[in-house]
Amino acid sequence: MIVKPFNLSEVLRQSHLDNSLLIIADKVQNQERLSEEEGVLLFEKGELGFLGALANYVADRLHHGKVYFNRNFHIEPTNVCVFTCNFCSYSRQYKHRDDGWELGMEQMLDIVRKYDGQPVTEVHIVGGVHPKMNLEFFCELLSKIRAHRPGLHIKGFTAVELDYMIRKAKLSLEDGMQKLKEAGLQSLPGGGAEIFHPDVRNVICADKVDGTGWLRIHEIAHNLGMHSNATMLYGHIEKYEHRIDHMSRLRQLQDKTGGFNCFIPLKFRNGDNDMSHITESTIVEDLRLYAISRIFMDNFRNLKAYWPMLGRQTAQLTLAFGVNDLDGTIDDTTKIYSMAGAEEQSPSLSTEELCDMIDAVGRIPVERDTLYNEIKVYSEVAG
Ligand code: V47
Ligand code: SF4
Repeated sequence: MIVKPFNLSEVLRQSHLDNSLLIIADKVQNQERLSEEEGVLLFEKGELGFLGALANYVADRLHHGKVYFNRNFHIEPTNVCVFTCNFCSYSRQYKHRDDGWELGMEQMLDIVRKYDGQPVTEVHIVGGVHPKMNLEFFCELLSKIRAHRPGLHIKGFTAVELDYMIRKAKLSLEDGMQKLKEAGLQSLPGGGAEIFHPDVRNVICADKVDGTGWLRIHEIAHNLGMHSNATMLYGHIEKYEHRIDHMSRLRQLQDKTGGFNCFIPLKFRNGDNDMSHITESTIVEDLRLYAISRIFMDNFRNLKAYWPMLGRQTAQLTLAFGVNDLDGTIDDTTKIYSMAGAEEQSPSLSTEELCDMIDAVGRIPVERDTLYNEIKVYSEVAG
């Protein structure tokens, strides 16, 4: 069954909506861009059903009921980190490195070899910022992975890791990124973005690259022909205005380069970190945020719910709030969320389970590669 966009005007005529929301709904239907003020207004006044209807409308217009996943695995080189983000449950300072892990070259290549003969299409490499793992080391890792398995797409290193390793190598960001690209780096994950606005960033992660620096690294990557993802860490001390400011800056860069593949809201988890006193956002607030992201970020085709962090049930629910991608890690290869208290302590989903999750909400599961080329469309759901 193909999910058809419903007649939005008809539904809205029957509702008793605030006039400002009706104006926004009209703009969405006419594919007009929302202002930042209208974005904030959606957070302030948009109730769940209204936002879901609008977000679904946009997602169906773009994807006609298709929901994507990919087959990837993660390498987390280390959790030793020079930075001290207050929300991080995962990192260990260098002086306490004995409590953490530091993988050597061969250990990381062994992880790659473990997937020999398996139909994975992507390796995702993200970790802490280790003072001794430098640009040369990671270029060697990239070229060895590429030599071993040339068809595997290498998505690696947040802008935070890149900023540190390139500065330490005393190269310009352009030259450093070029070097990594030549070694085999093909795209960038979206981590490290957190909240760009300095009023929040200076409280939650003051010592790493700032918002402008994060955006600059992604712009350089896009100019070199690489694609990247963008995240936003939400549900802590930020206000609605900070969320919209963050999304707006991403929207502007996307207008300029078109290089972002997807937007991934990351829900703050409060387990065992310096912000544990903050209550986590409710599921309703999570769903509202996904829906508003879909409505506001009109030049991002893909909105991803990262199920290892959200839990598979909430991730499934997001499919009715504008989400069209469930990532799809198929093995227990990431620790970043389990250490922060996420439901999925040992994240693992088979392709069949992932397809069932998508199928159960009347959507069409589609396996994709990193750049959202379709690899396999699974049969349409019954009824
Ligand atoms: O930047 C850290 C987040 C990010 C917590 O591009 C936390 O496909 C919630 O980059 N609660 C790194 N979030 C992860 C990342 C990523 C993840 C999934 C998909 C992709 C992609 C990229 O993890 C960090 C930070 O925002 N994070 N601690 C926490 N307590
Ligand atoms: Fe380090 Fe990343 Fe954790 Fe910040 S979020 S402390 S940069 S591992």
